[in-house]
Amino acid sequence: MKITAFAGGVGGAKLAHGLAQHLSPEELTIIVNTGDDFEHLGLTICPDLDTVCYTLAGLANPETGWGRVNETWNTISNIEKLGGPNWFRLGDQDFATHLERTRRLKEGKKLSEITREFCNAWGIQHAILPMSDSAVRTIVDTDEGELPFQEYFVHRHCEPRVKGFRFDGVNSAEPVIGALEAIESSDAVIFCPSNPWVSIDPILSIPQMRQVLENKKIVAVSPIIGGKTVKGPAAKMYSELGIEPSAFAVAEHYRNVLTGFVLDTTDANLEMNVQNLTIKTLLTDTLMNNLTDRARLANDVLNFVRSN
Ligand code: FO1
Repeated sequence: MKITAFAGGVGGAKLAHGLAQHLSPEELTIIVNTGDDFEHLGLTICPDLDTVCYTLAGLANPETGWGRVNETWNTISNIEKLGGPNWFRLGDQDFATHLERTRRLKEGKKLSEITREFCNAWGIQHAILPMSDSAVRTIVDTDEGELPFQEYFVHRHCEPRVKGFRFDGVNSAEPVIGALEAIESSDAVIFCPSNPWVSIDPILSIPQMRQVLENKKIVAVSPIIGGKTVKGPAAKMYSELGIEPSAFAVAEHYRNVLTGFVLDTTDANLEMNVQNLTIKTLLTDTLMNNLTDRARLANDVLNFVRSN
């Protein structure tokens, strides 16, 4: 079975890792959000891309989900001592990724090409594609005005109230080479349990993406369990936008594209509401606390895809 997975941050990376335990490199393509990429300390940082790559390579920090395991912090500490910005915690090993990526970008290489080279170096066999080779930047509209995504998310700890989002550059962005082909030849597309507003929507907002998704089997896994997000601000964003945060709200968010929806057993009471949107449902344990959980959830989702 061929699958294309859309993924954003930590939750998305975990399910993508689970899927990679069941599907061969020929069967799985992972398309990753680049809306939260930014330029910082003169470097191009691609947090979601790195989170997915580090997770599949077994290099991710298990405590934070982002950054590297067994990390040291000498460079950022010394930047701090010099009075430089320290709010975005870049570890020493992680710095190497950003330095080398920035150097290759300056040489004229594409982000997708560099990502492929890094994946080879890290021993990742599955295709991990940035959603586009051109820059798309998520801008958060807040009660304090517009903020670039990482400024809102990390520097301001998601404190300003959210009013909306826009994805700068998306209208002229093209999907990366191979993305449309992967989707076309897939039996289904899986939206990993990533933030719908700022992880999956940027991918969906690329003009040619919508077209290729038409008439596809599309299954989303809810990142909201029992009205709360496992990690990250999705539930807070829903509340601030005047929507009660729930797995149902996620299904409704995607209702025009989804054929199937996976929600946690905790949310059994919402299953009928989702089915009333003419979306098929799977109720299962969606929390991923360890590697076994990732593989088990991926297996459940793949069985659901096969039988629907
Ligand atoms: N998230 C934080 O909350 N604080 C950080 O200092 C931070 C540093 C960081 C460094 C590299 C990286 O790849 C990710 C990092 N993240 C950090 C996570 C990241 O900014 C967000 O989780 C994603 O952009 C949202 O998906």
